[in-house]
Amino acid sequence: MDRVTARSPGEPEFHQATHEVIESIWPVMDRHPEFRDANILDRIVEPERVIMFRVPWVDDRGNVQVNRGFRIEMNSAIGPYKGGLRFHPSVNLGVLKFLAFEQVFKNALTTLPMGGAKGGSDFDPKGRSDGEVMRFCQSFMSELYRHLGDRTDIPAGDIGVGAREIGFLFGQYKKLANEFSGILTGKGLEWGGSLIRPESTGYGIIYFAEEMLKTRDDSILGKTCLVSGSGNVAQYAVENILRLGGKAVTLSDSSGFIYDGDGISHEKLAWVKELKDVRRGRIAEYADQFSAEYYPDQRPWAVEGAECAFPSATQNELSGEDAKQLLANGVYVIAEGANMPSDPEAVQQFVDNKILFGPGKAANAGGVATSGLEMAQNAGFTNWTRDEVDQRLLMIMVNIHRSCQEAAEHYGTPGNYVNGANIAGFIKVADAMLDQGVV
Ligand code: NDP
Ligand code: 2IT
Repeated sequence: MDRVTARSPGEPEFHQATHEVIESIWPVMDRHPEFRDANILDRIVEPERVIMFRVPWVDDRGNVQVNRGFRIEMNSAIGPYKGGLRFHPSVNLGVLKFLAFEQVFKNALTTLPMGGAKGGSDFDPKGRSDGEVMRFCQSFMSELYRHLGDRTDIPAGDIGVGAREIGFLFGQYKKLANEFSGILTGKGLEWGGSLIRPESTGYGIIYFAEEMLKTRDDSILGKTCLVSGSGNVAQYAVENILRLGGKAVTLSDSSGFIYDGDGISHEKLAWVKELKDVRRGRIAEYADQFSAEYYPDQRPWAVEGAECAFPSATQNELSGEDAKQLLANGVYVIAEGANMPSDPEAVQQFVDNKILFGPGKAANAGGVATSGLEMAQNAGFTNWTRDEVDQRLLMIMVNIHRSCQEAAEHYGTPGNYVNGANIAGFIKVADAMLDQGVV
């Protein structure tokens, strides 16, 4: 850790993510001297390649704007670089390195052949017209395209990058490369996308929670759930909670959260999708529309009467204090939809209290797994049905749950999904790196 912090100063999120993994895998290093001999640890925390570039574009008033673009190609030991793009003003090198690092282990857990990467920009799409977003995406891709390829690096969406942005990015790639190939996932259904990819991350975290509950002969049926965020992941988490007979009572955005004691129904959820994906409004409007409660500048973790929580907005949105509150209120199932939403103190409390805690790199892996299924369909020039993709997603989540469980047990911490996910992901990548020599 000293070497990581000295070599990458000022990247707190990256230090946080690496620290957690290094702690979990220490017993693995003790049992595998060959990993030490090959210095796998120092190699795995160093990105294989970092691309940083200027993204100039012209706004609607004719002013020239400049943003910064990034792609972190972290590790390609088990497959081509794979991971999303994030457009948000908080994006910087350290944030994307943490996300790329997590992605390496997450992708390994899916069992599909995908290495780890992440990219994005400090561009803020909020308040920007479709034309501005298009021009920004075109400028971003004008540099990124030379680094992509369906066997090289395949980005997808993340915060601020959804169907609209993927469309603009794909169009520009196709124009520059003069080639129609699957260099992005999350594509539109008419041009190479997969059914269920939009739903997959949200659906997957609820499937993962259901697997954790099964270990205690329990299920989501009849449970009350707190969900944060109101974007792609949160929306489809709510949809799957409904499908499995649970009740979601909260949603949030960066301005505050809503509480709906009657539960968020399919009809209300359809309204939220329109609000967020089409009108791009604030979640506060939900409270007016459906006579629900709105709490500005707060997160939903103090709400009473719930058994489950699904943080699905952003990193470090759930603190040690929030964790105390959740535990005191009787929440005993948590699956992370976002990447690293619980801070280290919160994670520690969940683990110490032996609740069912599914860390992001396991619980939210359904999104990238279904990206892998989209790549498989593209490679085979075929399309699978909705049910077929959903069934495969379910099986992948069941398998991820099982490998986390087995790794945690094998290394003496049964029920600890944090250790399980880190260890199972790490061993697969470390073995591949060992086989391939010092490259
Ligand atoms: P979206 O852009 O669709 O939605 C993001 C949501 O989180 C919005 O409600 C947004 O509110 C809120 N949010 C974003 N940043 C902040 C912040 N700094 N503080 C408070 N709220 C914030 O993104 P996704 O739903 O795709 O992503 C959500 C999380 O899930 C991220 O951590 C992402 O990395 C993770 N994830 C996404 C996957 C995917 O396939 N999309 C796969 C696996 C993980 P507002 O509108 O106000 O900004
Ligand atoms: O964090 C993630 O796993 C994603 N944003 C999805 C990545 C992908 O390539 O589908």
